[in-house]
Amino acid sequence: GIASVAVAQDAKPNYDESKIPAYTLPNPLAGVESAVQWPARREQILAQFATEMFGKVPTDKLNAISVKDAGARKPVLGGKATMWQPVITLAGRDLHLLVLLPKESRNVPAFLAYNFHGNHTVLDDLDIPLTKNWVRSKPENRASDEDRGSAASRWAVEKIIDNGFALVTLYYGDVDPDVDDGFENGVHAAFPNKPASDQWGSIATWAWGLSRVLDFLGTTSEIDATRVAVMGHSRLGKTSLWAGANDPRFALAISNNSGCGGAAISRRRIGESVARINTVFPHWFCDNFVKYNDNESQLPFDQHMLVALMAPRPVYVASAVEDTWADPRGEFLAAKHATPVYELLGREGLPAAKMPPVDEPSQGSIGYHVRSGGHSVTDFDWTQYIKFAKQHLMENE
Ligand code: GTR
Repeated sequence: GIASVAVAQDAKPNYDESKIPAYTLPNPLAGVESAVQWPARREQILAQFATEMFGKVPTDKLNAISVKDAGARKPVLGGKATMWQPVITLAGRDLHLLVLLPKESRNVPAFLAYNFHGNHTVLDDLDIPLTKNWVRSKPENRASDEDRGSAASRWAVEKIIDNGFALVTLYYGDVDPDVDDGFENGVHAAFPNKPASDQWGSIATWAWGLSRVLDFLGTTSEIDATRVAVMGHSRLGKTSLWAGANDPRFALAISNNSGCGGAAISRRRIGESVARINTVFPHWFCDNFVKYNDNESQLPFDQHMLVALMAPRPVYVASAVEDTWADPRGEFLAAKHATPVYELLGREGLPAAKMPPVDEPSQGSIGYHVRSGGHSVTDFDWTQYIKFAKQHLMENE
């Protein structure tokens, strides 16, 4: 209720490991003795995350996508890549895709990731239109020309292309603006009722949008939709994990610094907490999630089970050592405690039993690293994701 929310806002976040309350993690393999029992247990866990945390998609009637603009193509990066900008329509919204393809691509694997401020921030190119949608931390919430290429350091475009992958990105605000607007804007406008307490918040909405983009990618000859790695940073890392959990067509999922509500164990209550995230971002999760404010022990799951929902598909969790708000150790523990599920299914899981040293990745079917520096996406991160994706999505080529 209101009172606990007020407390949460005032309370100072804990950053002290010694003050973490004693907790017991729910067992992802409860009642499971062999691999054949995992799919039923998985459905149960998935349903719990859907009803108690992210919220269910209210109907699949509005899943249909149509191609509004087939999109112009032109060579970029000195001719080694093709830039392609198709526009698809979903639930009355135009989704502007920015696709960067290795030259003469046929059935290439791809990274699919939302961007935070518009496609024009990923690559400095005047042919990329500015988004007309609500953009956060901008005057009047409008995109402007001065931001062209401003996020380029977070997108290792050239490295992705040189390694034979395509990059597909779109602005997350095309699907749903990241503002607590009572679910009136974005694709929500096409749905007659406000979400019920077990129905989607914005993260589930963004995740649903990624699946619809995957539908579209399946219609292209350039991209192999069976080899798409869904990637996201921070709130969009929470989104990529939920997208991968819900949609088994995603071949791989990557969570970059996703923190609370993503890969970090909620019961640790260190850095960002459930109460804090539900207070500051009331539109991200479904209303049922508020029940767990300062009450994490009652959660039927914890975030290691979100990671485990990817099994046996490869999943990567990455932290940054200075990003204590996202709880690097809690992110590592989620990867580690997802491992028994992978092992049951005959996969390696995470090789590292202990948190690996800074900048020393550990990669099995689960990958993990904690890199030096703070909350961001860097070339170091992309270098690991490309290596991991090559191993899992290209080794049999
Ligand atoms: C923070 C939020 C985090 C994370 C981050 C981001 O303000 O507390 O959960 O999502 O934003 O998305 O950059």
